Amino acid sequence: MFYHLFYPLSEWFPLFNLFKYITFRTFYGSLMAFLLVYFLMPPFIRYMRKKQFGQIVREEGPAHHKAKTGTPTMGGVIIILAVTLSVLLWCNLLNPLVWLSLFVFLGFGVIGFVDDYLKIKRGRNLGLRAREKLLYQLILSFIFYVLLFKVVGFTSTLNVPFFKKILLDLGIFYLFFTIIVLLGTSNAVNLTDGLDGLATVPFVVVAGVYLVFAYASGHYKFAHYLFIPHIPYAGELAVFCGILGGAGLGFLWYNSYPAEIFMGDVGSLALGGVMGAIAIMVKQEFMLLVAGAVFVAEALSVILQVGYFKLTGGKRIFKMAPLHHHFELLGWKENKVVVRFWIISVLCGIIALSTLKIR
Ligand code: 57M
Repeated sequence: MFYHLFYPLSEWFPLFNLFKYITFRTFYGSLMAFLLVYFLMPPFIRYMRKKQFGQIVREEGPAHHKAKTGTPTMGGVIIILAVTLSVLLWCNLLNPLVWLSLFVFLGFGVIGFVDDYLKIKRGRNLGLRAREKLLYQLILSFIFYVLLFKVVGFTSTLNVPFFKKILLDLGIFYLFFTIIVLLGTSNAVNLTDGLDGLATVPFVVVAGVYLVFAYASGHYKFAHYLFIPHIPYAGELAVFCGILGGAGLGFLWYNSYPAEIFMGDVGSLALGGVMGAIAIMVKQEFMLLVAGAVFVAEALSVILQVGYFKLTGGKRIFKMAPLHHHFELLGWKENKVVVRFWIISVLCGIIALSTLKIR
């Protein structure tokens, strides 16, 4: 909105020329998203406490998790509000990738909202059935694929990191690849969000990494210099990523240990889904495995644990999945697990960015 309102006036007010720059709008969009979450979260927490919309803690969990019963949840609603408003104000609204990102962000958020709402209304951990959630995520991923590849006209080539000359053309198989990326990222963030602040910082790290990837991909000279695919509209996704990161930091203010609020599935699915969509739109899907290594490890630990559990009739690889619970049962305090996972995610973010120079 601001871009369309103020930039045309730069002829009379030269200062408004700033609204042309992606960097300027990224900084201030991020700051606005942070401030919106910072100021809107306390009244939301009070409202959720008044309505007694608190978290129902699963039985299987480590004993000390029972103390978290009743912690307000669905903080993701405020994250979604803050991001959506900041995107509408600070992004170039003629950019199709911005609308596609918002579509995935809100679509996955609605699935999570319904799941959280049902759990609260039923007073037990009985939200949407797993296969229902997966079906709705599949439908959204298919629509995203059709819009991106058939409407916006994306190519089905896959960019392989480190090998600048290799571009795999997946053809129709890119549809399945898109579904795997979107379902994988949204559910990985969902599984990771199991300790205070645990999912928040790795998400902010990934948002920061993709801010750089989006900016570089959208800039012809940078893309050419770094041997990465030049994607004309991608630069605007840097603003979107900055806003996501700002909102994530605003949420961390209240979600850090001891958490005053959980993000809920409404937050984890929305954040994970949009992260996967942006990775596809800037053609840096594989980098998710590096920048989002914490999410990958958490999801893998569940897949291995459940698979081994079924194969061996009840044996476990980890003391408990996801991975963060395994370390808790090893005797690490919650905040120790969280901060160490944060450190690893920051290191993985640095490694992901370093690959821009290794080609
Ligand atoms: C998503 N949700 C948290 C909160 C958050 C197949 C199986 C691995 C699935 C998995 C599962 O159901 N995961 C659901 C994780 C839950 O957090 C809520 O959910 C939202 C995110 N989706 O926003 O609203 C609990 O996590 C804790 N929490 C915090 N601080 C936060 O900032 O402390 C969350 C956010 C909250 C709170 O206690 O209640 C969750 O963990 O359910 N199941 C599991 O993860 C369970 N693992 C398990 O069953 N392992 C078995 C299987 C794999 C064979 C095994 O290893 O033997 C664990 N779930 C819980 N505790 N609650 C067991 C330990």
